[in-house]
Amino acid sequence: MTRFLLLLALVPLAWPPHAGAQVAGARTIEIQVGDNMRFTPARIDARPGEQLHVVLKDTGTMPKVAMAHNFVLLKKGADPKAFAEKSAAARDTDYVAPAVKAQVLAATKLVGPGETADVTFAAPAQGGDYTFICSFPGHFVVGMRGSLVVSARDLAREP
Ligand SMILES: [Cu+2]
Repeated sequence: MTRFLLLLALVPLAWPPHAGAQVAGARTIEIQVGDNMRFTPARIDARPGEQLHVVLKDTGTMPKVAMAHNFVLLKKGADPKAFAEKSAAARDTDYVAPAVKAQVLAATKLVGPGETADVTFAAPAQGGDYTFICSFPGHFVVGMRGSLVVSARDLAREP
């Protein structure tokens, strides 16, 4: 009986899983961002429909108000430059403008130095290159972007 009560007491500690924890069934990809305004790595390879858990980790030191980052994955056909331009003024909605929000496949919240944010999503079913950007003002323009490369050909490499 004592052992049973002890188990019950431990359950709330383990559930729910905290943010940033491994999400069941999803592959975790950690992307570092920082004062250099780059995604490291800037390329993610995935299979169509694969569950991905992107963890964005800010290793920078500049104040968040001047240097914050997010991960915004766009639909195929979306214009990343136009998206970034329209979102640059959307401070109240974490620099994702409501007018272009429909172009987003997945996005994290903004991170500042030492912070981590994550998002879990399914890779698109259609193969191809999907652009992800940081929509904090000025970052896309200086090259803060990357690609999610979706290809079924990766299956051939699996045992
Ligand atoms: Cu950024």
